[in-house]
Amino acid sequence: MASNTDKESTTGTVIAVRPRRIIVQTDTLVVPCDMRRGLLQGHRDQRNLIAVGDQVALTVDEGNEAVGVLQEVLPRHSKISRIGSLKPVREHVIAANVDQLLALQAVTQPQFNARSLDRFLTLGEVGGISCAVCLNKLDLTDAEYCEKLLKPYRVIGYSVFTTSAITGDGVDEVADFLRGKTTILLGPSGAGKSTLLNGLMPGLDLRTKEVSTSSGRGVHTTTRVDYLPLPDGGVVLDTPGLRSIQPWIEPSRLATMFPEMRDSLGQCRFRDCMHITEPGCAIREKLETGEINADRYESYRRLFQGLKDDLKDIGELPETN
Ligand SMILES: Nc1nc2c(ncn2[C@@H]2O[C@H](COP(=O)(O)OP(=O)(O)OP(=O)(O)O)[C@@H](O)[C@H]2O)c(=O)[nH]1
Ligand SMILES: [Mg+2]
Ligand SMILES: [Zn+2]
Repeated sequence: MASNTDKESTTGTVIAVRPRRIIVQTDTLVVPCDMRRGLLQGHRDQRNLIAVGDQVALTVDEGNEAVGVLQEVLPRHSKISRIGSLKPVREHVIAANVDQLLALQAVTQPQFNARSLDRFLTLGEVGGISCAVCLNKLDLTDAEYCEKLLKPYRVIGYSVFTTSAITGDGVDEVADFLRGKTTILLGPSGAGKSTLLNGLMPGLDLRTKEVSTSSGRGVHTTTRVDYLPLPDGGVVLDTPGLRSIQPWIEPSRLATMFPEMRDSLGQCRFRDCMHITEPGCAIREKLETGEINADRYESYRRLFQGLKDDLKDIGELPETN
């Protein structure tokens, strides 16, 4: 029998975050939810307390149309965060409870950008999840050129995929990678994230749009994180091509997010070496010998400087959960 309030307590997964409502999938229902009063208190350092992928406790009122009240956000096993693009510096959790990250770049249209790829990879590294690289639009170039772009990533242990979302080349390998896991798909606007997912899921029909011919850039077709269950098990989160990608991490810890630098950490002359100008730096020695790729190091240097600039007024990142 229904309780005197006719409200059921249950748990579910956040599948969409709308301006006024959080959409939660329970075992049996998709429920638009309001937040319990006071839920957001004490979380001013976060731009958003709740992200797609969060597990939540809720109460559901099953009237004609079910509506819910979100009571609690359950502990996360992972999160993908960046520094929000607006001041003051606040954490923007892009997604929660993801198992792996696939960083997609087009080989051209828009032009492959190693800086951008490395930024996306650091988001996954900071989140403590495994990362892989996908180079798309293979049909617009030759395989040799793709391999040249991907080699530095292969060498440091990332899984790499090459695809054409248009011809379907390489898409089966990506499907194998995604099966049974929750994966966040990240990459610049126009790289082909939504097109690739449409190819993987017949009938999905995500909106996609041509890259602007004047700027050579994507036009920001996907505008929020889409939670997409895969036909053979697993979930993919399609994301908008984010412009500002600063990982939520102290600059002093950034080098630990570059797999090829980890072995050298602790071997520099100065214990607090940031690997920028210090003498006796083990990482810059490896850069000299070519053991560390110069392009990847350049990404490190720019990310480091960007984080320093972001934190110059506040010293360090506020603590979040
Ligand atoms: N030639 C070619 N074009 C592709 C390929 N994949 C995607 N495109 C085209 O690239 C354009 C952008 O694709 P989208 O899937 O909208 O890109 P997106 O990464 O989802 O972009 P946002 O949603 O803006 O972040 C579309 O016109 C696609 O048809 C590919 O493998 N080859
Ligand atoms: Mg898209
Ligand atoms: Zn150093």
